[in-house]
Amino acid sequence: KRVIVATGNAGKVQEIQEALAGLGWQLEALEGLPLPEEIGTTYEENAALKACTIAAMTGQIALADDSGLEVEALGGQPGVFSARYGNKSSDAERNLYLLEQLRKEKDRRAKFVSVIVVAYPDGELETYRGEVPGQLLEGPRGLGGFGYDPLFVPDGDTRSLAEMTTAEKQAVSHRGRALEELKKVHSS
Ligand code: ITT
Repeated sequence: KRVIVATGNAGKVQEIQEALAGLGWQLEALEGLPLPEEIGTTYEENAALKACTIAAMTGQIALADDSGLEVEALGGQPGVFSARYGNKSSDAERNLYLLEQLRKEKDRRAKFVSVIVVAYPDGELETYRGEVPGQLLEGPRGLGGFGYDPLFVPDGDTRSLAEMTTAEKQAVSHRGRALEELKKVHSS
């Protein structure tokens, strides 16, 4: 089936395409369609908002991801506001801003959360969630991935997510886990 990947984030597109390659879905790009403003207060609400808007606009199935980084020492922030954190315009500036907020902070625990919603033109929704716990570094490491990946070491590993290949990141990441759940449902 044809499915529009309703995200403007190239890193997400790559991970979603790689993870779902075996499903036989024809994944299509957004092609300039505008995503709605993310006015929800949860990942579930925002992912549904993005997927439903695109499904309604196009009459096609749409898949969206809403995700974020929850930092223990910041009471779970930036969470759903991760993309806009500190009003910074690039990943590198946002990472430096986060490090600044955590200067001298001993507790480096954080987790990534991803919620994937598949929306059908008739209004039906499927929701999948994945999480990965880890620790934040004192400085960025690695050139792969996107967003906060250079700062995040998943529990059980010594490398940051930016020091991994897409396949390695996928095997441990929040988005990889959510997409695994989706694959379980759709490959039978
Ligand atoms: P779309 O809404 O167009 O999908 P976005 O980047 O605005 O793209 P979100 O609103 O879901 O997406 O924001 C999530 C932010 O959380 C994202 O911009 C990153 O800063 C961060 N993030 C999410 N998943 C990540 C990952 O796998 N690695 C690093 N950072 C991630």
